Amino acid sequence: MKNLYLSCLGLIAALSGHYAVFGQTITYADSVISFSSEYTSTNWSAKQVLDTPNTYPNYGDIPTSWTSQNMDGQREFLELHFSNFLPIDSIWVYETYNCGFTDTVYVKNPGTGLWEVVYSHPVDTISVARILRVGFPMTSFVVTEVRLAINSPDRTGWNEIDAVAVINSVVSSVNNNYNKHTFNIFPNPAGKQVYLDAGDYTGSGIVRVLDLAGREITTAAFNGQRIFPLDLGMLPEGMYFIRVETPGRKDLQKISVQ
Ligand SMILES: [Ca+2]
Repeated sequence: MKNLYLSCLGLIAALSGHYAVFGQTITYADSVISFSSEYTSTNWSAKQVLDTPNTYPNYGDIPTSWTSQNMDGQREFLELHFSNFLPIDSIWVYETYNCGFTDTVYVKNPGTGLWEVVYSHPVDTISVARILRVGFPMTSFVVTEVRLAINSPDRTGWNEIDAVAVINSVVSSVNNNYNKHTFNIFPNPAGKQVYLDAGDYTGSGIVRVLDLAGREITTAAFNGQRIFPLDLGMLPEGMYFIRVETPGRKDLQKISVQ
């Protein structure tokens, strides 16, 4: 009966399109895994795509962006790492010179180890700096690796990239550091019954159980108890977020229900 109840809830959520919207999390690339070529190891190097944009919205042949060793000599690629803890539904590519060259975007599925295509598009000729915003259904896994395939031969001239970001447009990054919780859930991995230790949360508040796409599945209220039970018997196995909110304070952590 509990499973049926959950199925109905999920169906209602899907039909109504109602999502628990908390904002978005934007994570810029923090290291280069691999690349086809770079102009030098400093100016226009692959490392120039890391961190927040520092060329965009400027357009031109600017050394704080990546470009390839040869102008139009071969197809190029960049593989980038993100310290990201969420599934994603968007990738932003900041193109800053002779734009429109990113023709395929992949995410690494950590379960299979394979690159999965999330965007494929013929070359465009765009002569202003642009953010290529690639949107797709929320991944079923956390994305930490992205591959950009660049059609340099078909987009004449130096093709330059300033920055790349992965985005979860549903869950806000109140606390992306899962080692520093101010509340605790045990056991984790969780069975059907878990306990929430409210830690240094005081007073009354609400606990929200969300799926990885940020959809609210159930809520529970608490009133100052330090430790209280949370019934997860209705949840299929998988990863979930537990969010604790009191006036002026909120925190998120991930649990595995088995
Ligand atoms: Ca080119």
